[in-house]
Amino acid sequence: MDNKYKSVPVLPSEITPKSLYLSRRDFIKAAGLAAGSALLAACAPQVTATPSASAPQANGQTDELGDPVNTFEDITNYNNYYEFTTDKQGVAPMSQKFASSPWTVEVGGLVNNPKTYGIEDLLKKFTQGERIYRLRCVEAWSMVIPWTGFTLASLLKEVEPTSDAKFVRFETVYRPDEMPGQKSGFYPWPYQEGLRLDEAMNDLTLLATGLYGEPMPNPNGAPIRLVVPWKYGFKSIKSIVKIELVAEQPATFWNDLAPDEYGFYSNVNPARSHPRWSQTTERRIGEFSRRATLPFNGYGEQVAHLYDGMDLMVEY
Ligand SMILES: Nc1nc2c(c(=O)[nH]1)N[C@H]1C(S)=C(S)[C@@H](COP(=O)(O)O)O[C@H]1N2
Ligand SMILES: [Mo]
Repeated sequence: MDNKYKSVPVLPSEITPKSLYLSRRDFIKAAGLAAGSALLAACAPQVTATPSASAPQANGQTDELGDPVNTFEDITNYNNYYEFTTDKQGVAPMSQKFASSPWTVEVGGLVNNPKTYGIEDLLKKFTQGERIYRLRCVEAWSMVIPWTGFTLASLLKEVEPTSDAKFVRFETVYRPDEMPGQKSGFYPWPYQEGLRLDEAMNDLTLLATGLYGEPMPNPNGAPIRLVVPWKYGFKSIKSIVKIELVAEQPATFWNDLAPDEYGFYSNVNPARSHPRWSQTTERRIGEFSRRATLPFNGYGEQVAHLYDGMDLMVEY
């Protein structure tokens, strides 16, 4: 077991009460102990949705609103990852053999220092920390997930966007032989996403390389994916191979498919319903009753200012 994935300091910029911080350290220790058996389980012939003794435990961790993190089993067995299948429970078994190593991420476009990073370079070079974020899917379910990773800003600072760079474009790996969903001609593969540069530089925006103190599981976008917690889940693109700084707003996968349903910004907004799903409430996976959806998924204090002067009913 490679221990460099296990020692994950809390990101320095994170504001966390000391008691929570300490319980996180205990949690990371516990996750480290569980890691050996989890690795063995990953080699077993079948993935099962049954909680097992070897699954990493949450140890009472909560987000900053006091909501408990979802179980490792829920987070890794209920997924949207259309490259494999549109069946949320099917992603885990279908992605089991996906090869997330070796892996490189090409960072280029309008930057002074374009560079192709091996995943090991990224893990070594950028301080790995833990962030507990809510993920709100546009299908009106949500989860609380303890991610590990680093801020996208730390990577962008190193490649130095030029003054012409206004947006960041992300692209998922294209491997139809390993990802059967990509054989469907209906979808505009490869999956792509985009952020405005100031959104990309916001301290909340992560490149996540793991969760629950484990390297990123395949169903969640191994080995590296974006996490933008104030936007609908589909903005958080998985298994990234390319990051490009560009001058114009880039095309995105879901906007290409159905522009009336999925805007470029896609900030979580209970006041604006999706044509097929109201966005006023959501079901937290693992709970029975619905809860109110919060503007910007509860992260308004950190990000609402990015949209000053914009009409978010129009620029959805
Ligand atoms: N490449 C890629 N990224 C993707 C998706 C996908 O189908 N392909 N699904 C998105 C959607 S709709 C959601 S809700 C989140 C789900 O992330 P999770 O499975 O880790 O919870 O991933 C997003 N990232
Ligand atoms: Mo989603």
